Amino acid sequence: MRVDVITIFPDYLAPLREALLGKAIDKGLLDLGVHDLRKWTYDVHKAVDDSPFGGGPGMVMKPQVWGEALDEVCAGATPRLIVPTPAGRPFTQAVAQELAGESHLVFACGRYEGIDQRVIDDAATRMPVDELSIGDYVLVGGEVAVLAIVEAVVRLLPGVLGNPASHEQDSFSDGLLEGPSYTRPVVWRDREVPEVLRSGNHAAIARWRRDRALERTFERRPDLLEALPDAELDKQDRKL
Ligand code: 6GU
Repeated sequence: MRVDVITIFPDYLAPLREALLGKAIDKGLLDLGVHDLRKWTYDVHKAVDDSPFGGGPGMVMKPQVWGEALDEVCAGATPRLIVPTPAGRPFTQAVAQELAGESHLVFACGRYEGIDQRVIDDAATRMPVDELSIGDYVLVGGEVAVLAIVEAVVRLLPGVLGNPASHEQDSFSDGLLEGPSYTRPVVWRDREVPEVLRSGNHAAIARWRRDRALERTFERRPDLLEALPDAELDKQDRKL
């Protein structure tokens, strides 16, 4: 997968070359380009923003600079353009799975009060565009959201995780939060690992894990249980 990120703070994206993502780059599974938006400025001050029409606080990122940047980064390709913004559609595991099926993603990081809307509307005539939010809180810019989105997407690419089964058991992939996990020692500070997990009874272990997942989801994210299709609940689940 090819990923391009356009930002006024390229150093902010340095973590994309660390750990799991760095390994994906080394293995040739991820081809990453980070671009400084100021490369496409045309005045001595390298201005990327201007005051908003209609007034109000903050600054808006200039369309000319973004237009040139996207023309160059997207030249000869039809990538999917992702614009991180608190005003976007929610980024979820389902969206991560969808993006993992793409061959080329371009991220446009806004700062200030965002990017002139015409940049997004113009790009949308040539390529698929998603404005995405990573949660109901406000960040200073899109860079941290890009770190989160790229990490969530790239770990789903075949060959990136050591054990391909590990994301099939993720929280959310069955619509529930994952329950607790334990390792040795069996007793630590007077706390014992649940006996069933040491029983070797795989059916009982699966049932116990399912019950803990349901319990935790009920406590912490009742909205996820409400959204779960009825077919996702088995006969045993319904008794809880
Ligand atoms: Cl994607 N960007 C910004 N600036 N703030 C956010 C966000 C994105 N998602 C939640 N808050």
